[in-house]
Formats: sequence, C-alpha cells, structure tokens
Amino acid sequence: MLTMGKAITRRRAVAVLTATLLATGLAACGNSDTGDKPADDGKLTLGFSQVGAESGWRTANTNSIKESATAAGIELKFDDAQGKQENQITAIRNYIQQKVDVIAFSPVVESGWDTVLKEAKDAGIPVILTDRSVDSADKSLYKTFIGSDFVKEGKLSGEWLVNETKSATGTVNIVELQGTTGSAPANDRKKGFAEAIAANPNLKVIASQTGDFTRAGGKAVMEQFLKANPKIDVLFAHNDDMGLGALEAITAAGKVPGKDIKIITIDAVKDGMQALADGKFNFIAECSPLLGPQLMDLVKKVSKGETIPQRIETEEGTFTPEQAKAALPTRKY
Ligand code: GZL
Repeated sequence: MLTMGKAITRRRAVAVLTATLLATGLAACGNSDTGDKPADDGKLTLGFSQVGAESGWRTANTNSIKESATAAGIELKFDDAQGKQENQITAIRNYIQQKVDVIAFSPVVESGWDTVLKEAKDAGIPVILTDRSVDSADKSLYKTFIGSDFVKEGKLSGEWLVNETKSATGTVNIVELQGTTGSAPANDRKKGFAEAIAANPNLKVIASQTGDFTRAGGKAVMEQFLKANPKIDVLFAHNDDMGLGALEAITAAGKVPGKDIKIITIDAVKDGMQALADGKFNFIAECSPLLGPQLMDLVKKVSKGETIPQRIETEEGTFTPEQAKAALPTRKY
C-alpha cells in the first residue's frame, strides 16, 4: 500500500516524466512548426510555369501535366503566368528559392530567358522546356525541349493548300491569323506555311495579324480582314481557337465557312475537330498537348543526372473532315 510520503514522491515522478515527454514532443513538433522544409519524404518536386489558359490546347496541356505528376508521385508546384513573360520569370525565381528538384516551363515567347535560366543553372536546378522553345544560344541552359515541330505543322498546312489549289486559275487570296507575337509556334508556323505555298505563285497572303491564340482575338481580327478585303478565299489560323472565333465573323458577314472561305488550322482539339467534321474547317494539322507523361519521365531522369536527348519531338498527324469524323469518338482532348 502506498504511504503518503511515497504517494507524493510517485506523483512528482509522474509529473516530471510527463513534463519531460511533453517537452520532447513539443520540441519535435516545434521543428516542423518553425517553417523548416518538411522532413524530406523522398518525393521529387517539380516547379512548372505555364503560359496561361488562352486556348483549349492549353487547358488540355495543363490537365496532362497535373494528372501525370499525380500519377508519377511527383510533387507539382504550378503557376499560371496569364500570358506574361515577367510572371514566368518570377515563378522560376521562386522555384529556385524553394530549391525544387527540377524546373519545367512553356516559354510564352522565344527571347529574354538567358538571365533567369543562368540563375537556375548556377543554383544547380535542371530546366526542361516543354511545348515552346527559347532562342538562347547557350544550349547548356536547359536539359531538353519536348514538344512539336511547328515549322512542319505550318509546312503541312501549306502543302495541303498547294495540293487543293493546283488547278485553280487566278490569285488565291489568303488571310493569316498568327499566334502570340514572338512565340515559337507563331514564328515557326508562319515560316513553314510561307515556305510551302511558295510552290504555287497564285497563292498570296494578303493580310497577316496576331489573334494571340484566342477565340476572341481570332473573331476580332477576322472581322477586320473581312471589312478590308472583299475577296478572301482562304483563312490560315495558327490554332483551332482563333479559327473558331473567325467562324463567327465569317458567318456574320454572310459567308459560308469551309466553302466560300476555306479554313486551315493547327492543334486538332475537340472543338476544332468537330468544326472540321461539320465541314466548317477544311484541314487541321495536329499539335498534341498531351506532354505530361513524357515530361514526368524526363523529370525523374534529369533528377538522377541521366543523359537525355537535347530535343524530343512528339508524333503528330493531319486531319481531313472524314478523318475527323472517324477520330472524334476516341479523341482524348
Ligand atoms: C503549341 C502551343 C500553342 C497552341 C495554341 O504547342 O504552344 O499555344 O497551338 C496554344 O492553341 O495557345
């Protein structure tokens, strides 16, 4: 039986032991509450800067990246730059401060990246370019580029038109809706298309202006084209979304899209493929946004210091209305 004296001693011992356990516990919790980096759970961290949310293609690309990061067990820090280069540069600097394992981004424009890419290199953080590339002369500033050959997309678009108009007599007037000014897809698609249509001297680009890859931009610029040019035979739009916006302007002007004005676009997102199947578009060159799975494989490889190719191009096709009808039921984006 416990005497009074022993009872007090026992209570004190329990109190001291409890206090000790609590202090140890708090100390342990205190470390994680002091804002230190959480205990390394071994997960890779990828910092991603996205162009924005300007088109159906971009939405599909963002979904592919987020879903693939989850599937790969990679912690994703994601930033939407709303189409502004300065926001992308800020996001990349934040990722450097946060000491992420890998940085990936789709550069909204080709130029102006050397300084921030050198900061990432000096911090020992590998960079992967996805979708769009940069014009940096120093290829050591990034590990690889994964995306499409935009010149080829423009070339395929132009070659279709050359074939489509080979028996045409007289001038074929073309208007062009360019993508975002200074972006790799806008520069390269324009280049590839111009090179291809040079094969037929009857093909003339009578107006070319940016619609910034958006439906609203495509509609507004097409309205201007229609007001200023009484005879338009063909529209070449650098993406489906601008072509879809232009459809509204063409119809409002009392013309039949796909017949009075042939329409060629690039991407092959679902809404564009539906317009093609309906005969409102005439040809689409595909540009796949589903870069997520390959990107996550590359993140794991570069974080282990494995050597990877400097450029990895995605396989893509082209579509006519009949091919669009056949492809639509299983289209992933
Ligand atoms: C191309 C991509 C372009 C798409 C547009 O890879 O960068 O940006 O063609 C998107 O739809 O806005």
